[in-house]
Amino acid sequence: MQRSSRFVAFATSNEHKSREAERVLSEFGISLERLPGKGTEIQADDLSSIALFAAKEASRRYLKPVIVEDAGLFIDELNGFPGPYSSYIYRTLGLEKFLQLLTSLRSRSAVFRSSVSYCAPNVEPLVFEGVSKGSIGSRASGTYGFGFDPVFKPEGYESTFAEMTLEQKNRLSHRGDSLRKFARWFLQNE
Ligand code: ITT
Repeated sequence: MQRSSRFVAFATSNEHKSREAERVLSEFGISLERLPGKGTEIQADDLSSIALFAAKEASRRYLKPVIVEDAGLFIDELNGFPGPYSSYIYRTLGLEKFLQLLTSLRSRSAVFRSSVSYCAPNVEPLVFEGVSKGSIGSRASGTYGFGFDPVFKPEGYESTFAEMTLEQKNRLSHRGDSLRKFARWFLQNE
């Protein structure tokens, strides 16, 4: 693995995301500085547009290169719902009511998606997309992680993300996937 003393700033209000990112990027020798918030979250149907807009705004505000991430849970049989609205649905319903909504589904297949956007001042932002396929369990299980982690089982595993250590989740997660793509690009290009 390459080692260097490179830094990147991550603008996020979510402490869990920041901890996951810190661990993934440290494997590439990249240190993370956390900035308090992502800024304006535009309404859009795709995560990458949301992340690109926020990264551009954040790099202008903080006058330095930043990454921001937008992520969501997409249920196949519901045509991708809640997708970009995952945060709102989680805050409004909580996990129990969310699971009740899914009782009539024939298939519980779902994917987590993550779009990480990198932007330096006066440079057009880039985006790196990550995905984790899996399914929604019938009940919440586990105490690690955040958000929908207690109900999401990655493909090939009986455990939910909330039953896995941060390292295990990072190996399998949408965020680990997008951040590793970013890190490889960053080490070669910046
Ligand atoms: P920032 O925008 O400030 O980074 P946030 O938590 O609001 O933090 P998002 O806008 O990307 O992040 O919202 C994504 C929501 O999707 C998040 O609040 C969770 O409910 C859910 N989510 C995304 N990634 C997740 C993960 O790895 N584990 C569990 N839930 C996740």
